[in-house]
Amino acid sequence: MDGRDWKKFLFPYEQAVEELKIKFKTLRDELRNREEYSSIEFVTGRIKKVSSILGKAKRLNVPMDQLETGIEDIAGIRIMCQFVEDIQRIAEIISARHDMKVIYAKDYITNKKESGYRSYHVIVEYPVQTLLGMKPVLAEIQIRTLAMNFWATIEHSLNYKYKGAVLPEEVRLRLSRAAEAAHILDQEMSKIRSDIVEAQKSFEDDSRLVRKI
Ligand code: 0O2
Repeated sequence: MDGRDWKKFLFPYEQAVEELKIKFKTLRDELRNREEYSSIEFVTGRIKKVSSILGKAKRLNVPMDQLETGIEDIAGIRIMCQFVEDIQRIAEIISARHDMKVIYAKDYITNKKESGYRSYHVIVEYPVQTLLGMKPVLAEIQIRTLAMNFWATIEHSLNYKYKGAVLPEEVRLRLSRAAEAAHILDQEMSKIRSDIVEAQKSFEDDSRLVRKI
């Protein structure tokens, strides 16, 4: 490992993750209070491991003095939603906020990754207040459904267990099929929800009609 003081380097990222976790958990509660349903199911956050930062810097050819701009997911937030439609809503809420600035988004839902991975990533610049003044840091916010998260969590841990080696083709194919099964599950859940909403609407219309008569 190089002579960098990693603790000092990572401190503003840790601060950003802690603050962003609180902000999105507060947003979840606010949505629950105001709308009785929250598009956010739960929120997690993590700091990228030093070994992963170094591995990614090497893979992307990022010089060691440009890690702050070259690696965008040192601070990572994950927002889990029940339905695919909730993801766009949360992305719009993030865009409208004044405490973070959206740099760009990666839509791995419309364009799934080769592995089968689906998720919506928003790269934001978030200002942390430090003793030395304001420091803007980049953070990656991953927005996904529970089904997408289920698949990604297990796939990540299987890859990790394989110690970075490429998984055999047959296993990758089965994982990709499992990702499609998760996608079909998401579509069916959305359909069930919209059918229920429709049924409720027509029930309300009918009872209004009965009251009028
Ligand atoms: P960790 O442990 O969270 O640090 P590239 O990989 O070159 O396409 P890039 O920029 O690395 O591009 O990808 P991006 O969009 O920033 O996504 C990085 C993160 O997204 C990953 O972090 C994962 O959290 C998630 N991710 C992306 N692809 C996959 C995938 O195929 N499977 C799973 N399970 N997660 C994925 P790290 O660095 O992997 O991990």
